[in-house]
Amino acid sequence: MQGSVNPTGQAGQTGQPANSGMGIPPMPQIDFSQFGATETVELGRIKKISGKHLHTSWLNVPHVTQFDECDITQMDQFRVDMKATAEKQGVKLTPLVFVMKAVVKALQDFPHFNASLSADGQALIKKSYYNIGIAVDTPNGLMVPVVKDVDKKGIYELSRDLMAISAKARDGKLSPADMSGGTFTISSLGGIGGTQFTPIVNVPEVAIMGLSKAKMQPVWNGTTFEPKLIMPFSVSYDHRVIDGAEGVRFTTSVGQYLTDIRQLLL
Ligand code: CAO
Repeated sequence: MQGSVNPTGQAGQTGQPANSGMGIPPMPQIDFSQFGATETVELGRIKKISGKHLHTSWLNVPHVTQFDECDITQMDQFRVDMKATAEKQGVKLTPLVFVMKAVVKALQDFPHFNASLSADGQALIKKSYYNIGIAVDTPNGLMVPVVKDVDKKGIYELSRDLMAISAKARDGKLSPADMSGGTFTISSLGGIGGTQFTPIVNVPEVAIMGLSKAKMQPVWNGTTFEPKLIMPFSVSYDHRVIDGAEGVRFTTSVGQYLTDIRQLLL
């Protein structure tokens, strides 16, 4: 951010001019009870903490959200084929673990997405480890535990990790270590519904993926329509670090890996 403009938009003591004189206008204080009965409920601890974090990101990061979709017909058939075997090992296979692997492969192709800006915003700190934060919906609010070293783990191990951390999150038993060291976050609403959404970057990371619900759709193959399982997804990113062309190259790459998961072996 240039200059030393304070939140009221006035010049700081450096004598530099105010940007636009706008700043952040305060929220109006309204007595809603004048319109009908109300109840005031204190926000929970987690909501207060995550709210502050989200607000920090919203105010500091110039967000762009790239929408995309991919054909996961073959991937999902493989998942269904492996489901019974996985269950025997105590693992529930969902699309999310395959997405985690595809994302890590794309992060290796596009290292700027697996980075953080230095505190002064002048340098990019690229990371050679791949720790994926997973947004988990808990009774107390949103929590983001981190699955470590996703590049080094197989699908079953990732499923086990995912089940363990989401259970820990829902039981309110996550430690600070469980929630730190993430390099990229995935927020999956695919088990619930929706077509697309714009996730907020989990700072100090520079990009986040939002997964929506896959649906069977007719896709034209040049001769006829074929039924394909199409999954919509989005990636929000920090535009100071990532350009639009790179943004769509990244989502295209994730989509290609998910459409043909054999490429994840290469
Ligand atoms: N498309 C279609 N179906 C999907 C899907 C997708 N993209 N993703 C998951 N599903 C299916 C799963 O296969 C599963 O189906 P079955 O029970 O028939 O096998 C079902 O949806 C439920 O999946 P799940 O939600 O239990 O498991 P998951 O691995 O997909 O997700 C977790 C785990 C922890 C991410 C999830 O439970 C959760 O908390 N999601 C909400 C995250 C959230 O709140 N994000 C918003 C943050 S911003 O406020």
